[in-house]
Amino acid sequence: MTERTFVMLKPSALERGLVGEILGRFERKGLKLVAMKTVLMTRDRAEELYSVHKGKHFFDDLVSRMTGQRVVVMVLEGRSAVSVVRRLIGATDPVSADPGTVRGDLGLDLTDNLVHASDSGESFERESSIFFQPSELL
Ligand code: FUP
Repeated sequence: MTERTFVMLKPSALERGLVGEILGRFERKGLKLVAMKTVLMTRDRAEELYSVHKGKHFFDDLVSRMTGQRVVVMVLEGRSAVSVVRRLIGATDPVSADPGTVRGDLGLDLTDNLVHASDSGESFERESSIFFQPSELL
């Protein structure tokens, strides 16, 4: 089923010049870019994006690491886009992420693990609305 997913390239992806490399993997897989922009992450947006983790031991560090940093946010579309992108990016911890995945090939840091991607259609709706107006996603 054709669906959409939300992806954020985290600060280290921009700092290390890996935006093209990561975006290229999504495009070569066949996913279509619906919208994309660079934004300065505010604390409010970071807290909202990671609200499901509020109260966990890593929440404050995670939010602080993203706040005030430039990130790339995008919406991708394609067949089973949510699960396809999750498989392309790999396991949360780059130490155990499989080779061939974004996190497995390109990173080591757990908190700034290069990329965030929605884990469900509901997450896509909530997360994309933090960064995009409905008119940007027509
Ligand atoms: P993922 O969906 O793969 O991005 O992973 P999670 O939703 O489980 O984690 C959200 C973010 O918290 C990830 F960016 C990594 C970070 N995190 C930590 O910093 N420490 C932890 O122990 C677990 C997750």
